[in-house]
Amino acid sequence: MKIIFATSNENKVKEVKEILPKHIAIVSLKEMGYTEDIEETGSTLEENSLLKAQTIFDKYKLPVLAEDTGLEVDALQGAPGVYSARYAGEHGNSEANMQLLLKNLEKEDNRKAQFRTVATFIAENSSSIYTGVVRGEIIKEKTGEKGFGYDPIFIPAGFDKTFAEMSSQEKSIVSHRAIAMQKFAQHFEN
Ligand code: ITT
Repeated sequence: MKIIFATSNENKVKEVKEILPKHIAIVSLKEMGYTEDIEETGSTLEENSLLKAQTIFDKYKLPVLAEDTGLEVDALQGAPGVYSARYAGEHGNSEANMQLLLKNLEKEDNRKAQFRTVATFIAENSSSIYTGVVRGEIIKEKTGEKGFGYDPIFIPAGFDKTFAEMSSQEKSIVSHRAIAMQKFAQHFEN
């Protein structure tokens, strides 16, 4: 069975293809030839995740998986959260987003934070939602070259390296995205 993964972020596509078992065939929006931007007008990760999945389901009437992810910092009352992609203004400018976050935490001792992924699956007769959370901390300087987004400044709890220092296989075992997608896969197999 073919499932469309409703994201325009190719890093997410790569990770999800690595996380899900091979027999769950994921097709990206790019592979579907879909190039429009889906405006994220929701005020929560749940709303945006549903919005992306519903938009693509309405268009293709095929099973769709979508996800919205946010970095939630304790000392900033959960910010940047749902605004993670455009924290510094321009959507998807990871460098500017990280610099602003580091600046806002400059004098902060409490560096605790979490990544949260909310995934939505919609098929003809069903709709379901899966959440994955990874706690950790924001370090003071970018470290590591791998991954994407805020990966160079986030160390997951129980590790001594950032997501950007992990191989894609390592990140795909412990990440927020992996937790949400494994829950989805389990539900899907049943
Ligand atoms: P889609 O909406 O098309 O799926 P997006 O990149 O806009 O792609 P989000 O709305 O979920 O994705 O935005 C979340 C932002 O948080 C994203 O721009 C990344 O910079 C960051 N992010 C998401 N997942 C991440 C991860 O695993 N590691 C580090 N940063 C991540």
